Amino acid sequence: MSHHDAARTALRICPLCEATCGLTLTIEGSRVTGARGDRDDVFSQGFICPKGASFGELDGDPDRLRTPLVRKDGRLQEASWDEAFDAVAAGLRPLIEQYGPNAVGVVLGNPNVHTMAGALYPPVLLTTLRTRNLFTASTLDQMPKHVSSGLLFGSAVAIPVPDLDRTDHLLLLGANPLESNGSLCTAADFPGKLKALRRRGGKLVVVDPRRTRTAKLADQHLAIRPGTDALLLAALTQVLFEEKLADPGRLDEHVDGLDELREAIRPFTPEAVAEACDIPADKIRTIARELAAAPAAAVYGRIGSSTVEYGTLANWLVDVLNILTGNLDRPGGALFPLAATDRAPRPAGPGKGFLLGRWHSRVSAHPEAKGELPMAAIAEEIETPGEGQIRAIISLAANPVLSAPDGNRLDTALAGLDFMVSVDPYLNETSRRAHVVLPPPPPSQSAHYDFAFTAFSVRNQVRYTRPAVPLEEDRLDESEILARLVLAVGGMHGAEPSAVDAMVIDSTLAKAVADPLSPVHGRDPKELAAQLTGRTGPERRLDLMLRLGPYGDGFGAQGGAHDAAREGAREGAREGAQESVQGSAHGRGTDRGAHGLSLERLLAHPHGIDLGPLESRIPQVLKTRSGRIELFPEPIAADLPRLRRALGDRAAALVLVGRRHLRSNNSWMHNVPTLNSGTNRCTLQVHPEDAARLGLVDGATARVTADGGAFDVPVEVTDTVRTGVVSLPHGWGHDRPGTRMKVAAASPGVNVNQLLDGSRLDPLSGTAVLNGFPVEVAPVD
Ligand SMILES: Nc1nc2c(c(=O)[nH]1)N[C@H]1C(S)=C(S)[C@@H](COP(=O)(O)OP(=O)(O)OC[C@H]3O[C@@H](n4cnc5c(=O)[nH]c(N)nc54)[C@H](O)[C@@H]3O)O[C@H]1N2
Ligand SMILES: Nc1nc2c(c(=O)[nH]1)N[C@H]1C(S)=C(S)[C@@H](COP(=O)(O)OP(=O)(O)OC[C@H]3O[C@@H](n4cnc5c(=O)[nH]c(N)nc54)[C@H](O)[C@@H]3O)O[C@H]1N2
Ligand code: SF4
Ligand SMILES: [Mo]
Repeated sequence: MSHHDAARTALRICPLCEATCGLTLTIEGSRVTGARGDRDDVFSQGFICPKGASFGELDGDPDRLRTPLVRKDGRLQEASWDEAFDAVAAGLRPLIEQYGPNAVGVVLGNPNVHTMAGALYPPVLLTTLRTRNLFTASTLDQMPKHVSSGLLFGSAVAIPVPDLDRTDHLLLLGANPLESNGSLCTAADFPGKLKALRRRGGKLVVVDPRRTRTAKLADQHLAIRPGTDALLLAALTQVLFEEKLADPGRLDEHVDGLDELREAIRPFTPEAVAEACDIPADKIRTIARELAAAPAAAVYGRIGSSTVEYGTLANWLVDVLNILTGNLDRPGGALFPLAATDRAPRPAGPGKGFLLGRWHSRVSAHPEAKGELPMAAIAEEIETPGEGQIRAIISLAANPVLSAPDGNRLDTALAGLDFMVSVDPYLNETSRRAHVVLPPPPPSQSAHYDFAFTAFSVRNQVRYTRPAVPLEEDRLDESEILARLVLAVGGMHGAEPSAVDAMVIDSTLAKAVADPLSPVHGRDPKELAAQLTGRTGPERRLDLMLRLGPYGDGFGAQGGAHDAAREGAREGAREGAQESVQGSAHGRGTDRGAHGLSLERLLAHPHGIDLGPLESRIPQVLKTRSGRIELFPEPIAADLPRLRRALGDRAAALVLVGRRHLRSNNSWMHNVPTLNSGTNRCTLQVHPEDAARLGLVDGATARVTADGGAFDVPVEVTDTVRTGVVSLPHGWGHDRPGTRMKVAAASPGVNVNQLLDGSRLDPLSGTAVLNGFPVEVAPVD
């Protein structure tokens, strides 16, 4: 550092996991030299983890790309932004014109849910392009939850979250929040909340084939056989019916299909599933009884119950149990958050419902789910000639060569594309195949708003941080990068990127003023657009969403249709906000101003605004065609016989499960020395009994073989994995040539997903089976 700039601080919401902690960054010049938890943050109240503490190193990683790269003479070379977008337009437009939009595949990775740009522009890109070849990290993750919510509640994004602060009993399956900090349950200091639950006399039951740090914290740990959660959950459901403990309570009048479910679930007795799950029948009965007896309880499942053979069934049963125990939609149970940028609630009534399989993938005829095709099927869609073949890929914040099954095959397929563009800060295993790489600035130079995670948050809250460091001169904000990409795809290359935001604002306002239930019904859209504040297009769009949203100022609307529409939907929002002022020492940002939200108002509360605890939203949240909860929907009924057949399956001798480490995040944080060290290692964990049986010793090398391939990896003998199970983390395998991640390449690890050939999927959701697949392990000498 050459300057003698005085250090200053700035607030920045952490984008590195779903906990969304508020950070206070120390900044010297344009460099972030420190990060600590913001004690005044209304949501995280000072919590921070080692990843957040490394914000500065991650932000300032010298391997981050500074300028666009364009492939010339076969080599990626530095280029200007104009050259790069010329190359994008020249690469994509002719393909779209000649072969149609399906010739372009869009791949969206996980960090899109952690950036403003990733929330605001991919939807516009997809409407502009209209390709059916959309692949996202959801089919390596939570698509089973979307499908089950779609079928049960009529909306794929209506996802109940456990009410961590108020529950008396948490049954947690296949999640390890002490390492992951939580997922589809946004809660800063998840570990602290679990401890608080136990301190107030509540009970925590953890179901995981590994004795994780979360399991160690629990009252009870069940080391289930991987892949069998759906059987366990079915048996718990069966016990509730058999022992007449099933009682939806207040929800009774909103539930359809109870009798059909009772009939269908009959064969799944605890005795019938005990052997497959490796959990004694009497234990299963006790768990069901305790769940039913708790004053308030929540069942919550994540990755280990999602990326498995019966993922959708397991995710459906999680909410079936919440419903049957009367815990769905009540305090202390599992509730639907109401985010500030959600659409303002409408009166209850029938909706459009949720359909699966409206189209199918070309090669393997996989049904679409939520408009997406399985990530595991990209390679075959690129390789297989014929009409609809993918000839170009737009990859936004995605690294499927490591995160999806059979990266070697995908890697080769990508190399054969006519054109590929990656928006990514790194030249890594996937972006190295691109013809153009467009690097976003580091997070310190980006504004932040959590569009996704405010909708999965254990408290309703809203926070926004502007860039902590001014955008460097040779950089483009990621919003501008994506807006220019939209223009290039839409044949408007060269137009002003702000045109994209203006277009979205105009069409949103046009719809709003025509909508009798909108607070701005009948008003002049131009006058409203002129009222929007914000320095940038994304800020103006955020302002628009906040003002039209459930807590918004409605552009000054007084009473009228807007208030009528939210009546009944959120009785008590005011009380909620008030209660949080009284009930919390950290209610600083809170006032009754839950109403009247706008960007301006949010900016006046730099540590955020608490909008109160979660509240009941049924029936208003239901969007099924019946307007009711469809407890036993047809696609689920059709998949249940598959689960029934599993009762007779003989368990594989050895199956593999994943794991996460606190100082890691999927595939892209291995390039920071302090994060890629110590216990964060890519080892094969093996139980001592299995090690002895297989002839493996700690520190030696084992060969792992499965459907998709084989590799050698160091062995770690530990009794934290159960017998019959080995564990490897994902996101490793940084040993391909042509990447630019020096630290990661120096300790590359192996790519666990190379063990998969992409054929194992949860059929309803198209989600890859990444946990609980059979492997063979042998010593290497
Ligand atoms: N075996 C196994 N495989 C798994 C999983 C597992 O548990 N086991 N987990 C799955 C899950 S849950 C997920 S979500 C997927 C994730 O899969 P992906 O989304 O494909 O992978 P990530 O490693 O999260 O990161 C994707 C890319 O985003 C880039 N990136 C980081 N920050 C930004 C940014 O601000 N802007 C842009 N444009 N790019 C950025 C990174 O450099 C990286 O190249 O992996 C899945 N794969
Ligand atoms: N530190 C860190 N934090 C992260 C990430 C990261 O990579 N590192 N990734 C982020 C992302 S993208 C996501 S989606 C979330 C995921 O958040 P979590 O779901 O909490 O993530 P995991 O730690 O993978 O926990 C899954 C657990 O399921 C267990 N498991 C495996 N198979 C089965 C099974 O068949 N049944 C049961 N009951 N359990 C099983 C595994 O042993 C593991 O402990 O984490 C996010 N946060
Ligand atoms: S828990 Fe997640 S959001 Fe909080 S500091 Fe750590 S990485 Fe950031
Ligand atoms: Mo994920």
